[in-house]
Amino acid sequence: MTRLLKGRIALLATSNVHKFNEARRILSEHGIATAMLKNIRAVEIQDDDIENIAKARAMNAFEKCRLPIVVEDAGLFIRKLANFPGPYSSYVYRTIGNDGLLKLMENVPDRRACFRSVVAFLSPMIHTPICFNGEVEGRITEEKLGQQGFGFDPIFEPSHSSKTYGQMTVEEKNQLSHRASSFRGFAKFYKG
Ligand code: ITT
Repeated sequence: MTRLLKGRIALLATSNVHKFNEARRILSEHGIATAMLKNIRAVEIQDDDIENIAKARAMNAFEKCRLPIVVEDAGLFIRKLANFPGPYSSYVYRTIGNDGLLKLMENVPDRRACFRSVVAFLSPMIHTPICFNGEVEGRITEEKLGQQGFGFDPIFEPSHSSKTYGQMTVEEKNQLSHRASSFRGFAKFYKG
């Protein structure tokens, strides 16, 4: 089974359909089909480092299905807020959301932030997860802009862009995003 999948089909354990869609398009550029494993609820540990979270989730998901598995963990790190929400991005989005973050950033001139993504891959052939990182610098806008995408997309404007992620199509976001970069790293490895 592992050999059959290798380089052709990636099994992505996620509950986030937007994340799946972005990843699917990137991997398809490399001739890799992607399947969404929605029901493998990998336990999310608490850790300051999203790479540790991604690794733990990959091990947990692998234990459940015993198949080559891909997970991705991402977070928004705001410099002036001591890198908050970072590994707590999911909780913060669900609770205070974009409006809450904009409130915290009111009258803060230094709006630098970055998005980070870690893809972790584990299969029966390897013993510890292999990770691929992606990072994009940018800024938190003063207001929500755009209705595309998900999560913090409307308040994050990547450097060298005049649009927020929320104003970009998936294709545009995939040209430069943190996720595109980590999944492209994974794709090269998976094909190789
Ligand atoms: P999983 O099932 O794959 O864990 P998730 O939505 O919980 O899906 P993450 O833990 O990777 O995904 O991301 C945490 C949160 O960070 C997520 O719920 C979004 O609110 C936000 N986020 C992650 N990637 C993002 C992106 O590309 N654009 C905007 N917000 C993003």
